[in-house]
Amino acid sequence: MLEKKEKYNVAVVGATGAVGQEMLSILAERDFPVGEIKAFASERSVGKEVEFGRRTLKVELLGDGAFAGIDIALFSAGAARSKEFGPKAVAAGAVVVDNSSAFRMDDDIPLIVPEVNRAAIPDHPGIIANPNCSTIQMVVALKPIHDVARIKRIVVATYQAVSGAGGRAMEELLEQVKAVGDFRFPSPEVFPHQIAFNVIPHIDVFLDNGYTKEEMKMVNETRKIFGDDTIRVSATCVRVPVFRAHSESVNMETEKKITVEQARELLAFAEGVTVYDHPEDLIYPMPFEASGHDDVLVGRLREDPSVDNGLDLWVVSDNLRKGAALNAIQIAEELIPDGRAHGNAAAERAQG
Ligand code: L14
Repeated sequence: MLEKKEKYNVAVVGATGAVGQEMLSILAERDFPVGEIKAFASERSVGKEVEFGRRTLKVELLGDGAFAGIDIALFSAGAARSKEFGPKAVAAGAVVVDNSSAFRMDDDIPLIVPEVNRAAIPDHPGIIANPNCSTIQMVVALKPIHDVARIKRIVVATYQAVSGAGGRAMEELLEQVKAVGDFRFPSPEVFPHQIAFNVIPHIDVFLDNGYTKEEMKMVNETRKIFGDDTIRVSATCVRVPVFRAHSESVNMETEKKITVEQARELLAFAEGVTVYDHPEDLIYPMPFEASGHDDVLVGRLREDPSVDNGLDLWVVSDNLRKGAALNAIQIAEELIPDGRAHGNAAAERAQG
């Protein structure tokens, strides 16, 4: 916990990126007690302007002296930047909330989704890691079920939006959609194949075991966040031509039997979850509904009759908000006295 202050000096690293911009707007929307605020990026973005509430900030170069006087540094500039500058921010006295994969699996660094394991925050050594977007939304939805019935095995397939790969990836999808309409097929630059009107079963790099790194993040991070190395997870991560919000088909086997009605009841009261499950009225979670929303949407609840204690869910969440920027700011709110109550109240006002 940081000492109680009226306001905290905040740095956003990677401020011109898709997640960095979202961080700035969520800080403003949730009324985070911001004193001074600094927007950092690499050379090519220096001098650009970014919005913070009604203010415009000049982007500054991320350099060695950047963190003097900063209380909280939110990193969203990739693992290499986090490895280089994260420790420098800590040395300057800041607490770092890092959205990259750089420190997630380090034993001494807490990997936090507040709804699931906020109790692990106090042990941090100056850096707290924000999990992978696909992992975050899955564990928020599974936590209440795991608490009651203990999940033994998860099989998940993701349908991931292009914004996870950044602003350039969103432009590439839009360019390709327009080009295909003109019967042109420009060669892809961000993705390994054309993403418009296609799906690509490949996110991040392939590993020796045949899985991708993105898929293994879901395996390892889920175990760390639940604090249970015995949970078995198999993931298939797929890129789909959606701009914003990841969807997931989640199948699980639990130790204790849990009915669909019990699961629905648990999820209805779970922190950070909204149940969208009236298929007869065409109500189920979709990326359009989830975009811009804070909660993880859960629907298509059904019993899996192919095993003894099986349950299926469909989980959708805004990858730039809960999957990245919002979760990081919720962690920052946990670090300051009364931060959680303050942030939630402000968010409710903002979202109506
Ligand atoms: O945070 O969608 O580990 O390409 C890196 C790849 C987030 C998603 C992470 C993507 C991911 C991203």
